[in-house]
Amino acid sequence: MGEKKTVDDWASLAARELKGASLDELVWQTPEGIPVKPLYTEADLEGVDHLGTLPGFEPFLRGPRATMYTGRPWTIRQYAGFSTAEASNAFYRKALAAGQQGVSVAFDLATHRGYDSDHPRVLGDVGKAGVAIDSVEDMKILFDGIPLEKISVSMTMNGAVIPILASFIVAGEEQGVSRAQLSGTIQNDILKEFMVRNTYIYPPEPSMRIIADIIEYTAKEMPKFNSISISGYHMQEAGATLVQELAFTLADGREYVRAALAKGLDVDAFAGRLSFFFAIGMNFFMEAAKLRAARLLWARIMDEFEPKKPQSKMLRTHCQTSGVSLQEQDPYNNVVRTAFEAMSAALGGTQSLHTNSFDEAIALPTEFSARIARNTQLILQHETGVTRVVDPLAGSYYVESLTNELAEKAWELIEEVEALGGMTKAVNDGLPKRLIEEAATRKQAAVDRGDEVIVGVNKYRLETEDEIEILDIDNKAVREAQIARIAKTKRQRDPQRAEETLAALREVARSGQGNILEAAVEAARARATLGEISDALRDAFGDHAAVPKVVKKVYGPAYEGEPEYETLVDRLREFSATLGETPRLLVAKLGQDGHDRGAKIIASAFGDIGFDVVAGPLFQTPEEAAELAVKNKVHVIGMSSLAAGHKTLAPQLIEALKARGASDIIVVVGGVIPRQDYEFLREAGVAAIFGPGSNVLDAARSVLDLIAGHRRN
Ligand code: SCD
Repeated sequence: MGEKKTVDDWASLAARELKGASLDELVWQTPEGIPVKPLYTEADLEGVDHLGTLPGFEPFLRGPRATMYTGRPWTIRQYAGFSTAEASNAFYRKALAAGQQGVSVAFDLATHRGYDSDHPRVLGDVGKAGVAIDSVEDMKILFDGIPLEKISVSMTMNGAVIPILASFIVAGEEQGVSRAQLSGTIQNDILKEFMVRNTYIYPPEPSMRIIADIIEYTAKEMPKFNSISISGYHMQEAGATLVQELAFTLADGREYVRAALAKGLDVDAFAGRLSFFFAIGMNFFMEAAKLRAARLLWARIMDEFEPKKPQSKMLRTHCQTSGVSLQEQDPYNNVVRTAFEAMSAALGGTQSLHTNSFDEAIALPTEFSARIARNTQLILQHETGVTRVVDPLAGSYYVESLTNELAEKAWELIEEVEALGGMTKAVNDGLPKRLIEEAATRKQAAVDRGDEVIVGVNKYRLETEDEIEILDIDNKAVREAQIARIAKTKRQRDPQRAEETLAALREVARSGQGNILEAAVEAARARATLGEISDALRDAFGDHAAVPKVVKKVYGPAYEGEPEYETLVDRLREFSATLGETPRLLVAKLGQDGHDRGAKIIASAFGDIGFDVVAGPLFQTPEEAAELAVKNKVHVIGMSSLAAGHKTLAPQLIEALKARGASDIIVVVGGVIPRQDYEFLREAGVAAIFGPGSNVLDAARSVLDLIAGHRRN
């Protein structure tokens, strides 16, 4: 064995191996600002005071349960939903028979935003990115044959959380399962909607009341139900660093605890049923460390509320492998990415997990891709041995040190939010959103420049791509079926009872007296629809409209001095001189699709390059976008579509331009557009399509070419 070597011995050996290059060059500066060194040793654990704790005990860093997966593995809970309640129900039943252990419902965007399927604003959205639910009747079909006293159900719902939870309660009741027996989770996390996900309906203040009312109701009536899923997932999807994801999520959690306490609830009556949700991206060890740090920090935050029960300080979480890490190019690589991410979630100690299907960068999963995704978890649980030992990464110099650094950095940010007066205020001021958008734009520049390698996208790209089979939903048929069922439900109900219960709900909302969910359960039972219940609350609370803001000077500076970038900037400047004005681009978001990371990055980067950019508001109809384009005399509309509405909405936009005599405005479409749809869109008049993995500089060059070509014709 020889004499014991020191770190200095290692450094001189390393220097020799590096043949003169500096060891510092091996340090990886992560987007979190954490320098990851090539070697970690015992010395890195000096001063780390979380070491030596045990799972099942405070601060739960090593896991909320003493036995963790050795006693019970995490729940395989695949997030799914599409088309009608019938189609989704059939999908769930098959998945449960094939090894899935819990249900997780994805609703369509019309439902998210509180519109019935017959509403004119949701033409492109019904049944597309999730299942369409309009009333208890749909909810009953959704869970037909699924025993709700046994299977736990998670529902990703935030905006229209009241009618959805109310309908679920009534559907359970009518299946013979009392509300006290229902187990599951409702997402119910509105703060992150204002920050990144955008499926809000009402302004922040009444939205916070809704959350507090739900926590109150479930604490009293539904002891097995998790009242909220405080989510960082969507922050990472929107481009947040892991420190931002961690900090803002926990700060959100603290805000919800305060809102519930303000209702007069005892902390131990509800804290044990708060749950969390994180993304797991490709930074393998850091993601596992993030979950450990999250549990540590949550116990610290909860300490200040002085709970008596240990469960009240216990962070339990669901995780989902990263959607943005999936690529359209060479899509089977996504199976590999997802498997690593799933392993990292397991090593971090998640309670429940969704693994993405490899085709999710392009469309909804098919039965085939969903099977591979589910089997990824089954193989992890049954074949790899990861469930045999609790917190197997504990004691790793690197992971423990990372856990500590993430916790420290996140805590600083949490304190910054506190200094602003808490998360609701910080969200109102726009700090988290701005920081996340800056991080997203920085990341895009790193990918465009090739500093961050994505296999099959900016390196090792295939010459030709095979087409894969994808699932397409005929949303016209879904919409018609839904409209028929709404009509039938309304025909068969007692109209007076429906009216009365809606009026009572409106009054509870307006007066601030009583529990909103309790009143909504009565309305749902009387077969008031999701749209009607949402409208009753809209009457009392109004709608929230966000003002689009775009970050500046992040993309450009990341590129400054690069010939490729400078050439484009010069070309644009020269072209503007000939044109007599700066080329103007409207970035448009149509329908109920609130995924705006891509749109924001485009607006920001194009602005830095020198385009005159108009950032359109969310949720426009094609007519409204055409109107805005004409008013601003834009040359190009860049329509961003991530929720599969493009085949309905792009042709409507082009028609709306025509109707305004503005056919000379060029329409390009970007986002999640399957190649199978390119021809359809081109025939409809779309001039260019920028699918996932598009390089922003390339896109800017193409748009400039299009405008120049247009001028010549
Ligand atoms: C667990 N149990 C054990 C044990 N481990 N008992 C003995 N020994 C052990 N080792 C017990 C638990 O205490 C619990 O019982 C029961 O087993 C279930 O375990 P759990 O750990 O609570 O697991 P689960 O029921 O699955 O709940 C997990 C969460 C829950 C707490 C995290 O909130 C959840 O399921 N969340 C899922 C959220 C989700 O699906 N979100 C999708 C979001 P008791 O309950 O009796 O204690 C999708 C999304 O937003 C996508 C993006 C987008 O749309 O924009």
